[in-house]
Amino acid sequence: MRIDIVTIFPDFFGVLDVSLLGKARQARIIDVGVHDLRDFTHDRHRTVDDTPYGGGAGMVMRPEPWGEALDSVITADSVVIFPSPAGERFTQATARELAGEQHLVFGCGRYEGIDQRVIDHASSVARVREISLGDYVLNGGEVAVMAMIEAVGRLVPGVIGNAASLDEESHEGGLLEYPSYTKPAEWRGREVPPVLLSGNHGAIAKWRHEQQVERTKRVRPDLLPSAED
Ligand code: 6GU
Repeated sequence: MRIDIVTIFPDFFGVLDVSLLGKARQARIIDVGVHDLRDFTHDRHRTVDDTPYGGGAGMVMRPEPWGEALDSVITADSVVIFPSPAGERFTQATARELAGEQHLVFGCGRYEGIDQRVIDHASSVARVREISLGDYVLNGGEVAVMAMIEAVGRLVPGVIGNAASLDEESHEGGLLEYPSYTKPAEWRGREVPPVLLSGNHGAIAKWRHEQQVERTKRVRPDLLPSAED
C-alpha cells in the first residue's frame, strides 16, 4: 500500500518511523510520503490561508497550494481522505475498506477548513471521503490521520505477524473484547478466573463470549442489535 500525506506539519508524522508501522515501512509493505503544503506556495511568506468569503471567524485554507499538492500525488486509483469533524464516522468497517486500497491520500486541513472547491475538484478525479474520528473537535487533521493510518495499516496483510489476533479483538464481530489474563495465577490476592485454567476449551469459549456480551451491554449498549431488529 502507498500512503501520501499533505500537511503543514510534516514533523507530526515522524512517529510513523517507530513501532509496528515503522517495521512495515522498512519491509516496504507500506510506503509513506509526507508532503509539506507550503512547498506548493509561490509567495515569499509561503501563505496557505486567508479570510473566509462571507465573513466569520478564523481562516480558510486557500485552494491553489492544495490543488498543486494534490495534483502531484493523486491518480485515478487513489482514495483521497479529508479528515474533518463534519465527515462520516470512522469505524472498524471503514478501516477494513481502506485496508483493501492500493493508494490512500490524506489531506490534513487546519484552521476552519479547506476551500470547498478543493474537495469538489478532488472528487472529480478520484474517490473522496471526508472522515471524522468522533464527535469532538481537534485543532487539525494530523492526529486524526495518525489514528486512521494505525487502524488501517495493521489490517494490511503482512503488517501483523499473527493474523488470527485480528479476529478476536474489540469491534470485530460487533462486540467488545473479553478480559485477558497471564501469569501469575494469583496476584495481590486477585485470582485468574478458574475456567481459564481448566483446559476446557468449550467452557473457555463460552465464558469469553459471555464476558463480551456483558461488557458490551454495560459500556456500549449502542453496539448491540435493538430488541425490535
Ligand atoms: Cl478527522 N478532524 C478534526 N479536526 N477534528 C476531529 C476529527 C477530525 N475527528 C474528530 N474530531
